[in-house]
Parts: sequence; C-alpha cells; structure tokens
Amino acid sequence: MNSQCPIGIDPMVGDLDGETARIRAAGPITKLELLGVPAWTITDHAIARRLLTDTRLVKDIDAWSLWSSGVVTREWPLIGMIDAGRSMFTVDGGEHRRLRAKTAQALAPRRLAELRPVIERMTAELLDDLAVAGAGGKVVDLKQVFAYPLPMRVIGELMGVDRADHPQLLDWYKAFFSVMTPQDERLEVIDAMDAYFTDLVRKKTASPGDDLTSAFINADEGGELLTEEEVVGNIKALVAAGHETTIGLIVNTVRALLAKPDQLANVVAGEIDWKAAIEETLRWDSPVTHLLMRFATEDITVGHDVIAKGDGVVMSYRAIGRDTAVHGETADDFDATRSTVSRHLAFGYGPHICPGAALSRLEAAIALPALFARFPGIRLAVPDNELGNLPVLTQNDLEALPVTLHQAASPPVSG
Ligand code: PLO
Repeated sequence: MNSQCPIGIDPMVGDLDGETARIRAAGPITKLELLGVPAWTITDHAIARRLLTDTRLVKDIDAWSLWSSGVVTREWPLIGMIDAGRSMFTVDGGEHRRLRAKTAQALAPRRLAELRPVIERMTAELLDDLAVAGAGGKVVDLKQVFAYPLPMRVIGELMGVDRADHPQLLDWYKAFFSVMTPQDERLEVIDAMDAYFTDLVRKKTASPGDDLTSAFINADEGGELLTEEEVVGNIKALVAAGHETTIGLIVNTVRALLAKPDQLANVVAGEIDWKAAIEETLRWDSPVTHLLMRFATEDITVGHDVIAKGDGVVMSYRAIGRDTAVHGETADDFDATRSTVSRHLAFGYGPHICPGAALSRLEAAIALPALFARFPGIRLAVPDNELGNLPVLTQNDLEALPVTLHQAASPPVSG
C-alpha cells in the first residue's frame, strides 16, 4: 500500500528520468503529491488499459471530492488542466461521443492525406528559417525556430485560426503550462484564451470557412447542434492538444536521435523506419508525462489498493512507457529496433484515446525526415545531459534544443 506517503513531483522537472524511475519503483499504482494535492497514479501498462475503459472513472471535476468539498480551488496551479470547460475532454459516455464525432471525421485518414502537402510546405518554410538562423555554423535553437511554430501552423490551418494570431496563442499556452507563472496571471491567461476562442466562434458563425471550427458550429444532416460553450471547449482542447504535444514529439525525437548517432545513421539510411523511431520516442520519452485527471464514482479495487469514491487518478504515461512487463529489462533504453515500439499508451486508450494521434504522427513523419535530409550534419551543441526540461509538470518537453546544422567549416589550408 502506498497511500501513506505520496511521492512529491518536482515542478521544475530537474531530473525527469530519476522521477520516472522513482514513481515506477513505488508500484503499479501509487500516490503522488501534485503541488500540494494528492492523487493516485498508474505506472503499469495493463492496469492503465483496464482503468481507461472502466466507466466508474469519469472526467467530470464535480466527481472529485477535494473539489466539491472546496479543498482544491482555482488557486491550485494545475486547476486549468481539469476545470477546462465542457468539451470532449471533460465529458463521458453518450455526450462524449456526440462532442467527439466531428473531430474523428475531420482527422480521418482520408482528410489527413489532403493535409500532407500543406504540412510539407510549412515544414519546408520553417527549414528555410532554420537555415538562415543557423548559417555559418552558428548555434541555433531547433525548438524555437522549427519545432515550436510548426504544430501551431498545422492545427491553426485545420481550425481556421489566423497565422497572425499564432505568436499570441503560443505565448498564452507557454504561460498556461509553466509552473513559473503566478496563478493570478495564469487565470487571466485562461480568461483571455476563452475570450479569444469565443470571438473566433462568433466570427466563424457569421462567415463560416472550410475548417473544423465551422464544422463544429454547423450541424450536418440529422446532426445535433453543439452549444457555443461546447464548440468553444472543443476548439480550446484541439488547439491546445494539437500543438503542445506535437512540439514535444518532434523535439524529443530529434534529441533522442542526436544523442544516439548509431540509430540515427540507421534511420537516415532507411534501415530503421522513421515510424519506428517516432513510436519509440512516444514510448520512451512520451510528450505527456502525467495526464490529469479522472475521478472515481465508486470505490475501485486495484491490487491491494482501493481508489475511494471521489479520489483523483492520474495516468503517468511516461512511466507507463517504461513498463518492463511489456518492454523487458531494456525498457529504459531508447531502441527503435525493439519489437514493442508500438505497444505504448502515449495517446491514451479507450473512449478518450487521442483523436489527433494520426495527425501528430503525420507531422512528425514529415518534419523529421525533412530536417535530417536538409541538414545531414546537424549535431547537438551541448551535451545531452545539459538539456533542461521545461518547468511544466504534466507535459514533457525541453526548454531549448541548441544544435549546429553543419559541421564547422574546416579552416582554410594555407600554403
Ligand atoms: C489546455 C487549456 C485549454 O483551455 C483546455 C484544455 C483542453 C484539452 C487539454 C489541454 C487543456 C491541455 C493538454 C491536454 C489537452 C488534451 C490532451 C492534452 C491535456 C487543459 C495532453 C494529453 O497533453
């Protein structure tokens, strides 16, 4: 039983591998302390799968006893991750299916095929920017110049968000996720984002476009109209989830490969599929560290522990990816040739499984080969162990990824 001493999570993310190991060592189900608030977490692949399809766990924050009793309030820095408005992210059952239906259509493989050339063009543009920023062997932050803007451009295109607004949105999300942001500021950012997306919905109501925002607003034949709150909630969820996590996927894959030149060489030579390298990153260095949160509507027994009615349950996806029962004793190593690369839960499981999984895989599968084809000499500019994580508790992404694009030009040979 682990319920006695919750494991504190370092909000500065000073040693993520150490922390992942520590919570795994505490058992398949254990208690975390998230900035002062206790919650169960799952680190075991099989248990996670079981609970992610258990209808006794729900997303509705009102089922959380610490919230309904007023112990947790809007002052808690992580509240925005849970009290996020009504959307496909926060409801279950039939209502959830209704709110999610159009997203599934919009992100279906056939529709994604149409997006491919658009993503290729965006990638090529950003690689041009990267070439300029890193010209002459200068150290350049690959995250800032390449990985950070790309996913917002893609999801922005899909949702009908103006390119001119992307820098503002990215700033807001950065402040929203960072533990460094004072809570009063974070609450203002949340209000500003709500106002922004409400305004977007009203504009698209007045003049619809060929985008998912307009599709949410307009009921199709036999379809039921979503309320404005639901449309806004869905858009907020898709823009947030559609960019932040994919930045992490691109950054973490580049980092893994630059730190493992042998595997990178095999990927570039076509001996290892790009797909395998991307799946292995999802497993080994999952862009989502902890997913907050589900709540028990009745007591749920898991092994020797009982998740009591009203308790909160986190899925620690990065730890789940290191489950030795699934991936063997080498689970802590990045190995794109392992047979279990695809057996991860980085996109979740069950009814809430990530509706954007195929889109994020597509973005990574376009961006990464293009990057390494254009800059075959790309190298880390600092040792791997000096790369620092963003101070974000739930998301796994680097603060910066300094690289050089070309090996330094050799000095001119004199004589
Ligand atoms: C971000 C703030 C938004 O206003 C509401 C919202 C909805 C969906 C959430 C997202 C927030 C944070 C990132 C999440 C996303 C769903 C999937 C994504 C949790 C809270 C992941 C897995 O990281």
